[in-house]
Parts: sequence; structure tokens; C-alpha cells
Amino acid sequence: MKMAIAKSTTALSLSAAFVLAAGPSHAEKWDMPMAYSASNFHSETGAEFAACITEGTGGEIEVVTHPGGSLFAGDDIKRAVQTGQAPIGERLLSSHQNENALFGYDSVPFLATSFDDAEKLWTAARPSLEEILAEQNLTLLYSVPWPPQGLYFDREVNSVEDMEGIKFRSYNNATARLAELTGMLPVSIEAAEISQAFATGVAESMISSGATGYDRKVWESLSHFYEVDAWLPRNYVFVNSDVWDGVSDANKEVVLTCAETAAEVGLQRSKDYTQFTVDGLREGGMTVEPASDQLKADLVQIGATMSADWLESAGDEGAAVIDAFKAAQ
Ligand code: PCA
Repeated sequence: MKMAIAKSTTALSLSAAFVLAAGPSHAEKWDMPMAYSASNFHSETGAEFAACITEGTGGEIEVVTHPGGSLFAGDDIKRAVQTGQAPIGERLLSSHQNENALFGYDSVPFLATSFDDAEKLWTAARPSLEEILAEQNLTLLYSVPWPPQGLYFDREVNSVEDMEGIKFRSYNNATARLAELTGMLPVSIEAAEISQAFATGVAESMISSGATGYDRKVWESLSHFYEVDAWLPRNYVFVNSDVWDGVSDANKEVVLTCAETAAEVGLQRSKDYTQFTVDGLREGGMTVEPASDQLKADLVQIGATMSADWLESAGDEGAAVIDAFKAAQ
């Protein structure tokens, strides 16, 4: 019996070796750095996208995802792909707002506060963003929104006055500006690091989705989540344009089809996870409720300032995006 098993194992490994040796002649491995935890819905969608390409190209392009900032930290992913250190990657689009204001189009407070509007705004902004990315040697493949952004605190907060002096975790320019305008103290921290930042008191609050709070179990340190629906920022997946140019037409078709599916599946997941994760925060012991009327009114005022700031920095191109979005409503 033992012999038979040993024999068949050898036969198996031999045939596996044969398959490998006889595999596609132009096989390429694409490492795909991602910033968010493996269990996050963007990462799950990315893993399916990767498998779709590997399967669809018959292994000619094998995409391997590296979630949680394990290959490159979130902030380094775009540069890594631009310079060819990684062929493909995923990043939060608005984290590039300091390079070009247009990247922050999705973090303008109260401009698009529902999934439908976020898609319309994305459709309006996409051509300009693709152009900017192309100039940076990057080709956009797909993009998926995060759920609506709400405010997390380690205490009850009913007005902007209550926020004075609170340490606020920011993830892009807009969130840092929000902290400034509300009298809070911004500290920039990647999602992968926030559990520790909250546990050690480096940060005491943030604006983010229910999904990120749930992923990072923030109820261990924070107590309140206010559903503000300020905006729906997006992640995007992009490939180095030189690498992309080298892909055969047939494989490009596979990648683009997988990308289209990922965008649809990711959007649906984002919608489904909105309620699921907000319920999860509640189950974790947090108080989850809409912002008070006072807080809402205060935030609308701050939002108006931030919108004006953004329009000023994004110029004509930014104004054209807003016009196209309004026309689509
Ligand atoms: N989660 C990401 C960005 C937006 C979101 O909902 C984060 O907090 O880093």
C-alpha cells in the first residue's frame, strides 16, 4: 500500500513538472501590490481579477496579488508601478491629490454621496484622469468605490466645536484639510496601520467607510461612528504602460474583460458591504448613528470651503468634470 502511494506521488509530481515545463513559452509573472488587508473587499475583488487573467491567458500572464501593503506600502505603490518595479498595482486614487488636484475629484465633500452619483462623477472624471495617468506611464484598468465616508471618534461628538484638538487620522489631502478646518490635528496613517494607531492613542478619530473600521476592528479603541456620507473615494488598478504595450492583443482583451467584471463585482460588493460592515461596528459595541443636526450643519459649511478650494486648485479641468457630472444627473 505504502509503495503504491509513494509511486503515485512520484508519478503526480513528475506530471506536474512536465506541465510546468510544457507551460506557455512567454509566461510572465505580474506581482500586484495592494494597500488594504487581504479580507477587504477590494483585495478580494483584486484576487479574483488576478485569477481571471491567469486563467484567461492560459498562464501566459500570471497575476499574484500582495495585499496589506506587504510588497510595497500604500504610498509607494504608484511609483513602483511607474518605474516598473511592479508591473501592476492598486491604490487609493485621491492619495495622489498632491500631484494633481484632479486626483482628489472624488473627495469633494457632499458632491456625490450615493453610489449612483459616485459612478456618474467617475464617468465624468475618468477621461481626464486617464490622460494624466498616461502621461505618467500608467494605464488605468478598473476602479471601485469605497462605501460612503463617516466620522469615527473615541467619544461622543455633536458639533465641530467638540472636535477641537482631537488627533485625526488622515488618508489624503482632503482628509488632512478637513482636520485643519475642524480644529483637529491631522496625522497621516495607512489603513494597514490604523488599529495600532488607535490602540496607542496616536490617533483618536478618522473619516472612513464602515468597511475600513470593520476590517481593522476599530471598536477595540473607538466608540462612535457618525454616518455622514461625505463622499465615496475610489481605488483604482493600473498597469505600467510599457508592460501593457508588450501584451498581445488577445491577452489585452482578456485583461480588459476581467477588469470590466472586477469593476462590476467590486461595485456590488461595496454596496453590499456598506450595511454589513456598519452592522458589524454596532455588533462590536460602537454607537452608530447619523450626525446630529448641528454637526451636519457645521460639516456642510466646511464642505463648502473645501469644494471652493478644490475648484480653485483643479481649474478649468475640474470645473468641466463638475459640469459633466451635473449634466448627467
Ligand atoms: N477606506 C480607506 C480609504 C477610504 C476608506 O473607506 C482608508 O481609510 O484608508
